[in-house]
Amino acid sequence: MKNRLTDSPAWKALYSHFQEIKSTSLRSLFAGDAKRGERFIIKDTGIYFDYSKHRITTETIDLLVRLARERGLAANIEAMFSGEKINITENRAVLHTALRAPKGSIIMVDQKNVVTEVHSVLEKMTRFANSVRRGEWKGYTGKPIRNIVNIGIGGSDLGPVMAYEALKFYAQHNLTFRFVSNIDGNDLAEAVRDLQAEETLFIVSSKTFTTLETMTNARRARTWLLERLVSEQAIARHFVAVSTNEKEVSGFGIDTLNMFGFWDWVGGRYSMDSAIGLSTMIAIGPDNFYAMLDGFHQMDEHFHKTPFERNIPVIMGLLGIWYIDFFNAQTQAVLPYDNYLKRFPAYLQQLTMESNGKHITLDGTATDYQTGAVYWGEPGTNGQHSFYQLIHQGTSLIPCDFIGFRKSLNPLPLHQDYLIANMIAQGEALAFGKSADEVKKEGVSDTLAPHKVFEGNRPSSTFFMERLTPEYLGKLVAMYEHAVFTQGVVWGINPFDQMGVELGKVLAMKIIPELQDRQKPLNHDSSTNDLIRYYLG
Ligand code: G6Q
Repeated sequence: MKNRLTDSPAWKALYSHFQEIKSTSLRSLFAGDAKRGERFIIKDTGIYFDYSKHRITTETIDLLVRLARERGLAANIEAMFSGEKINITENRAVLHTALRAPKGSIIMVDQKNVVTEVHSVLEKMTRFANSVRRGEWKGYTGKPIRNIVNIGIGGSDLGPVMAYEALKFYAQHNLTFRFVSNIDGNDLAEAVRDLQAEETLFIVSSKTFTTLETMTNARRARTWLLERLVSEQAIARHFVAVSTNEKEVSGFGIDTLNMFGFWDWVGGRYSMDSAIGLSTMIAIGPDNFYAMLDGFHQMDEHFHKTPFERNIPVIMGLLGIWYIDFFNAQTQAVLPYDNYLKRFPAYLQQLTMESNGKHITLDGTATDYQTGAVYWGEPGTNGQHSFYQLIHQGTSLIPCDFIGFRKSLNPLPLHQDYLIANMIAQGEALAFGKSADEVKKEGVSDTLAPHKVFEGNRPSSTFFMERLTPEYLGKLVAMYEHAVFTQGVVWGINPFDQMGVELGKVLAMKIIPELQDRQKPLNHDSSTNDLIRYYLG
């Protein structure tokens, strides 16, 4: 049994250190060290990671790194990369890193080299993606496919949507992409409203191929298609599947030749670079998809091999712990200054919160410390005109991740300078604020002055890269994946299961027949019974 986190020497040392520095301001930290802006920077894999605007000293980092060592992070990283079954509650290996391992690498799971299988699926995806992109994959009536509709939810949706939006610049523009996830019929209805069935391909993406939402949407999509193309034979030309469940796929009527597989060692929220990324590959093309995988892999190598003090995901993960467990921060804002990354915060919500939103440790006991933060965010500068007020002057401490690129993919005159000036200014304003004296010097009245003061001392990281490419998207995603893992290891929880999503699903399955047959006796609590009665009308 692992020692309790809060009993570990590094934790106790961090606690005393926190008492010493909790009131120290970023103004004084910067004033006392002219080179602070250079000292707390990591440049690796093409990412410029500035973490100098955090409420830390070199001692903080030393202690956090010591904590990671005491908690066995190095051994855990080895265990993950080598395919040990570290997802102990589900007895599975956790090998999303194998999805981007270069051809020829060897990673053995149950006596099989999984990298060989990964590349054979990638090759099958490549052939298929090329045939759709070139117009060679014909629909049932002989017309080429123009519309691709991915049907999936959670991990089988958020990655594909985010990647499509993030890499839209690279997409083949004569193809239309839609993503249907919600069981709410409005989602599917709107997605297909203006599409011609003859030119539409549905990708049913579901690891299990039993998920209520996805299977309900897929069956409805099949009905929609059959109402228009009539023949059952059309299904094979208009439906393909991404799944681990061959039996269910063929039961649905999809030819398993048109099924793209993956494996139980790929968690849903870690699967956008598996066959779940088929829509991404069709959109951006195989070369760009491989470039994205290479970006993932570069970050894997960085995480695997770099000493913790210079390791971007390790430092990110540890800084998160510093704020959540010591400063009592509850949330983390992710603020991309690139509009293409508009779905990135939503994607990260699943990655981070489904992974580390847990209070039971690997040995089955409850934590006596906080774990996963609430992740949220919107692209800049939009967020500045909305919720940044609370980050600057509200009562909660909200660490921010600013993400920006030196070059725009659409370099309109002025826009990029204005965008990036704003990103840099936000980090500066949050850190250093504006004192009462400064406000008064501007001639502001005593009555108004308190409202115009920015206390500052609000922490942020800045991630700067050259340009939003498929490769950088891969690096960014892998960076957060590994930061999440770092935190999970320190907290002693399993970031790879999601048992907290089960109960609601089970209860819904009991309520469904009650909504369909009003004679059924209701034996829930009085609130639930009345909600059902209200719905039944
Ligand atoms: C992610 C979760 C979850 C899953 C969906 C879809 O880590 O496991 O979000 O991806 O429930 O599951 P299927 O792919 O099996 O339909």
